[in-house]
Amino acid sequence: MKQLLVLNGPNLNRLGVREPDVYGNATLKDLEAMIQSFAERTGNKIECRQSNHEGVLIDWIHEADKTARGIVLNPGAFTHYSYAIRDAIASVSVPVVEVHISNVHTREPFRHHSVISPVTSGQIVGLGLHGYELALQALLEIKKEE
Ligand code: CA2
Repeated sequence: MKQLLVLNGPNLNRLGVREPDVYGNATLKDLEAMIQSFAERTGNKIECRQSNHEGVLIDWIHEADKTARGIVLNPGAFTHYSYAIRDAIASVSVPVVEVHISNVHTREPFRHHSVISPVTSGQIVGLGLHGYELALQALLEIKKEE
């Protein structure tokens, strides 16, 4: 069975280091441990990766088309302007669920718009780290329905 992939974009390696009022106290390591615990509970193989580089994220999305059954993607600030990541998602058939830890709609106006969401299966916003589990669960359901 193909694995699920969790991709975190720029600055998400800073989780738990700064801005705990916005993103909470948990670190990226804590998030990845939570995801591995979900993987064990549900009997799935899940790989987590993080990059601060747009091209690296694009390469991983392309690669996942062959190797993954679904992607959970938090594109970080690329959400709001990266047509290149949007085009990469549009070029693959693997389903992608977009996640944002914070409620982007209650924050600065530039965070209200996602150029990514039109090419994703869905978007989860503002539910903290729990949003990643919800997105993984959704991907498992999408596959069941197909
Ligand atoms: O809410 C989210 O998950 C975001 O995708 C996080 C991005 C932000 O640019 C998006 O608008 C919403 C930022 C990544 C995390 O940045 C941090 C900065 C300082 C400390 C911790 C994280």
